[in-house]
Amino acid sequence: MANLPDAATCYELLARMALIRRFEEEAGRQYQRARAGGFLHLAIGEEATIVGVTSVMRPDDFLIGTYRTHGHAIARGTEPKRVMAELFGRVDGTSGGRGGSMHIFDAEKRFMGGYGIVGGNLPIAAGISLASQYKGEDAVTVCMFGDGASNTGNFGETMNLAALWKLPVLFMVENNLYGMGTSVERHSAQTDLSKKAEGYGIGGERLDGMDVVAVREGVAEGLRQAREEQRPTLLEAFTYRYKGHSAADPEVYREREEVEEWQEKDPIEQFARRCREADVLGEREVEQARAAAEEAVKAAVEFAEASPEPALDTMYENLYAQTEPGGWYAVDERSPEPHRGEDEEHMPAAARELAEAGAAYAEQSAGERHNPATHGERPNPAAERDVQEGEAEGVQAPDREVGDEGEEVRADRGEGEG
Ligand SMILES: Cc1ncc(C[n+]2csc(CCOP(=O)(O)OP(=O)(O)O)c2C)c(N)n1
Ligand SMILES: [Mg+2]
Repeated sequence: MANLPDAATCYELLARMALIRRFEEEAGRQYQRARAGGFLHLAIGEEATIVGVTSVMRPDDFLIGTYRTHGHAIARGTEPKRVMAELFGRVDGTSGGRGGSMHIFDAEKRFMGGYGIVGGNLPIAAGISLASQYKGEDAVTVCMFGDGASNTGNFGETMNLAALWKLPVLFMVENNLYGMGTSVERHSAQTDLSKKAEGYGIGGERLDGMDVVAVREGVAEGLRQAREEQRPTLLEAFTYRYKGHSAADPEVYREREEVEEWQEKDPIEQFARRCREADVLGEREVEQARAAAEEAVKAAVEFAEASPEPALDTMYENLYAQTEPGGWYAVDERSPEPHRGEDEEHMPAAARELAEAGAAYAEQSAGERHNPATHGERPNPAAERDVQEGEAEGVQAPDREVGDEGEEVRADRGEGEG
């Protein structure tokens, strides 16, 4: 077993994991209460993998992830309140409220997203690391993705170029044993995912993704190889998501006992126990880490609630790259004429009316949200839709539960995908 780092580092690792856990629990709760919209994918249980990776990265290294990356951004140093505001669709969110849960992005912290397309972040990681190499910088790009993503065409294409061009990149498979409801054995012929890039000339290693220290050690070496020897690596961290694939998942593909078995190896509990037993941290410090997480998440919710929704007339901002002053142009310039959505000034009346009707609806529902009589009781329309789709496929309807403020909330079961 890898040695524990010094006390200050142990405290930081514990506090970061506790913060992410608490943030994710609260994000789930706010989603049930319809404060956060769209889809929501939680990484509860995967904190040691996330923090193990980021804790050995340099500030100038790049990180790119998937749609399950609230924790990744927080681990890189993005303020939790800005991540929460993004979930709430508010202007102070990391993407001005336009990205939502799946598209957290913070260029300043070199956290490059947040991608909804499975495997779509791999070639982008190759591009980012190619840019570093081209500019003669020694930053490494870390690309994190799921076991399911290792089956995409993007995986093979990216591994080939990364090896061929000796890119300063580190690939990390967060193997949580499932791609949605499909287990690794059912979706990948090669189940040792660390070997999956060998044919392209990229070696790998398997790590215990529930042990933050083991992840740190493996990643530190992978970063060194990428930085000093221009040698990409493929690491596989075994981890587990305690919650469903997204906030609406009936979890018919796994047994409750399996979840409980993994919960016994909880990365935060396990690490706190180890630090206490080794006398590196005391009970007081462990408690302090938990209290600090609680405080930060409470402040994040307050901040997100107070942040305004984006104004209607900013709807088309930040959608296209502005290549010349005075006009908007798509990045795809197939012809000099503006493409759909680019000339919003001259948008047909019908589209404008539609947008205004949408805004009126949003205002009305915001009014309902702020009405104490209905406060907290409105089900999340996205979750509602998922459940209906699930029911249509013969999936069991979600349970109802009573929230801690007495309101009826949606239980974390249903069907749907983001
Ligand atoms: C190209 C593509 N195909 C399918 C989907 C639908 N989809 C979303 S998440 C997911 C499962 C991916 O599993 P994995 O890569 O293991 O990541 P995890 O969700 O376990 O973190 C699928 C199939 C998608 N978003 N993109
Ligand atoms: Mg997976």
